[in-house]
Amino acid sequence: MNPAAYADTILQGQQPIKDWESLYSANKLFRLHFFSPRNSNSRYLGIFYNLPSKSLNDEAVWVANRNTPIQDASGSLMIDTNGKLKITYSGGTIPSVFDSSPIASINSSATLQDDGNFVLTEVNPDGSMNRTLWQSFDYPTDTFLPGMKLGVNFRTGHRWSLTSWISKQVPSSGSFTIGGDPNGTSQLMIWWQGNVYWTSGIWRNGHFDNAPKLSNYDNARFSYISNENEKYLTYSVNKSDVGTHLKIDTVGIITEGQAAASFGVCSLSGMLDAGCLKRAYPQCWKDDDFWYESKTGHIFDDGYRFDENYNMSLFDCQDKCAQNCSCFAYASLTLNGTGCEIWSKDLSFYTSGSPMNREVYFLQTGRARKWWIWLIASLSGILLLAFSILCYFVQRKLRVKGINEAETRTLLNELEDTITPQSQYGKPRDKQDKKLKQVYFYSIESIAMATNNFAAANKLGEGGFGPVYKGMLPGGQEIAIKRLSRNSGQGLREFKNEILLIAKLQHTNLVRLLGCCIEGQEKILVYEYMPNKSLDFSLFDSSTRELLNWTQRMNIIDGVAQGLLYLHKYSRLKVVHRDLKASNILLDHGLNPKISDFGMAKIFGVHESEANTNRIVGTYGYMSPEYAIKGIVSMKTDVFSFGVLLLEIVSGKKNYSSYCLERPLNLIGYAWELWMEGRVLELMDSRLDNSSPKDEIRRCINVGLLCVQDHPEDRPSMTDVVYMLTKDTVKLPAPKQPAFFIENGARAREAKREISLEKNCTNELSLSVMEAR
Ligand code: ACK
Repeated sequence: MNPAAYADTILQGQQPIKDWESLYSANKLFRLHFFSPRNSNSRYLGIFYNLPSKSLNDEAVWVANRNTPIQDASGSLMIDTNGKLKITYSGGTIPSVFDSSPIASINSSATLQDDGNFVLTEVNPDGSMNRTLWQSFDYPTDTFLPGMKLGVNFRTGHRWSLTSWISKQVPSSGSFTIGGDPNGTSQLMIWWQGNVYWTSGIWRNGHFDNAPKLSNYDNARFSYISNENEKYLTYSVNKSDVGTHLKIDTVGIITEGQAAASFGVCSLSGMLDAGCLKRAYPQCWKDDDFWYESKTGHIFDDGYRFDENYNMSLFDCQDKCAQNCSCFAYASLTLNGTGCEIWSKDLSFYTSGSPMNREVYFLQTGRARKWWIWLIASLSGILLLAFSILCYFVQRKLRVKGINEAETRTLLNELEDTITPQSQYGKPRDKQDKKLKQVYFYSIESIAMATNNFAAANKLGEGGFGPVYKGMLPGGQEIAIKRLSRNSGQGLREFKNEILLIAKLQHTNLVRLLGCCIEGQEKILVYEYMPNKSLDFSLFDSSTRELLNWTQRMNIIDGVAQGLLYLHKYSRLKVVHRDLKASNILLDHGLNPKISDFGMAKIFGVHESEANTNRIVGTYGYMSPEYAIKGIVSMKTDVFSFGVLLLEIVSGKKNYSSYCLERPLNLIGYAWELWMEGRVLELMDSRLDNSSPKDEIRRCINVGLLCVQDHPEDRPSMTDVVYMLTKDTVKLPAPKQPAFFIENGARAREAKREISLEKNCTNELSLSVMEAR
């Protein structure tokens, strides 16, 4: 065994005490040695009890380098040539409390005494002891041993105080300190993060006002020394009571050895112990009693982690949680109890055994005590949920059978504010109604009469969600009637959308909805009749195509642009049509365009410019890539469709008619190729008169290509489009490569896969509805 193993003194010039060596007090009541707390490799120099009672021996009663641990076993304790105590290690000298020791004028030695005090003394040349240079009792850590002082030395300004460990396993200075009142009154104070947290009250008749019984040990004699030089509390015990000590723990409570706390117990809220200062908490707690209960388990969800993690104790963490009205749980970030993580949302907490287990503290409030209220609320919730699920399934069942009476009633209620009852002769009941409401309610009899009982001869065609008939009201007004297919569960949403939306919109380039009919299983929309059918018909049907000359086409382009501009900007609502295409542009007597079919339209909030939808509806070939692939809808979705329409109007070709998906180019790609080769006018419809204004046509193609740019931000707004189309003096920006240029590229494959297209090259895919994602 090393000769230093049983020494109590270290001499100047003697071999240092190494990491694995110890100093023992004369009667071996205390031991000084390097140690590592549990779960840590850091090395500290500490003083421990060395008693038969093992449990007492485990905790350091004093630490020399609490804030500057050594990370390996190279540390040693020595007295240097100046007679100063020093901790050295492989990298140099560790800063510690010893730094405060003065230089010895002669020689010095340090002794660990049987009271646990480590004392550095001057040694005379004859070996006798001179004055005390430094002692650990003047620099306590968190433990108050008999003979130590707590208070102030007015002469030197030195304060004797205890500061808690940051956690049970980390000796660094924590957030609680206990010491004498610096203002000189005869009382002790506990500070938390520098703020007064508890006061002992004045010392009177052998005890403090707020701590009437200072000690659990009858033979601990406390005395409060007060004179002009110093004021301090100290105590002594009988020799047989060795092991008695007071300590400030990591949550600011004063404990006596292993015994229960005697003072400084300040709860979060509710009744406070004498001397506790009420802490300020946010208004949300009002007068509620609240506390935290710990549970052991592990959590998968990440909470909010504080930056100052390293220096935060669990108590500091609790405070962070209590200061945050939405925090309902907190925990230390590390296994050694430092750092802070708080949670404000429900977390997945598992109590099963796991190496990741830790203590999590959950908020409990006085409100929670009223368990029966919670029970009733929970039961009601469960019943409501069960009822809703039942309703959902019943509704689904009914929907499968077709649109039913209940649905009709609900729909009528929903539309009550929008539609006005109509008399049998198609006139509004009174003038007031007409002013207020634009959409009228027709009886099924009047509709049947108008369409000759839905005669096949009156059928105009098949729309997205049912047949369209021509009809005539008794007054002679021509109407178009859209009849929702009976077994179309799909169309109901669009039906409702169209009524609610179009009732609020009015523009010369939007088709006018005159009214509707909702009776039994019938859901019908009534529009003004457009004698020149859809643009699709005029533009692509070979027998009628020549009808549209360039002036008419330009008029259509302008009209559609104006209609869209109104939807995007000037209407009371901000609307994205989402299904703009040639078959949804109807032409009136004068071949003026009217945008129709608002079933898929989406209303945007005033400050909303983009939305994400999982219901991708529209027509492939007109859909912008970000919408088709990611479901991102914005005004630019319509701009893209407008661009396609523009190129179709100029060329008289469908985007996907002659350029099928299996071939490398569609109309956009073809236009781009011509643009790149400087042959853009070759895109012009060959049926058009050769005298058509080339500049205007070139300008339209340019705008069209700008509208079909891959990235929405590269596309112009409808305001820009209208400006570019009407101001022929404005120099237009050159387009970049547009979207869907190379149809067999990865992008196209992605779109094709997502939209699951039918591989029909000649027929337009009219309506693709995706509920997925
Ligand atoms: O090209 P079209 O004749 O014009 O064929 C379609 C068909 O119904 C299915 O949508 C026609 N259509 C729709 N609404 C009207 C309307 N308000 N006036 C005239 N025809 C219409 C459309």
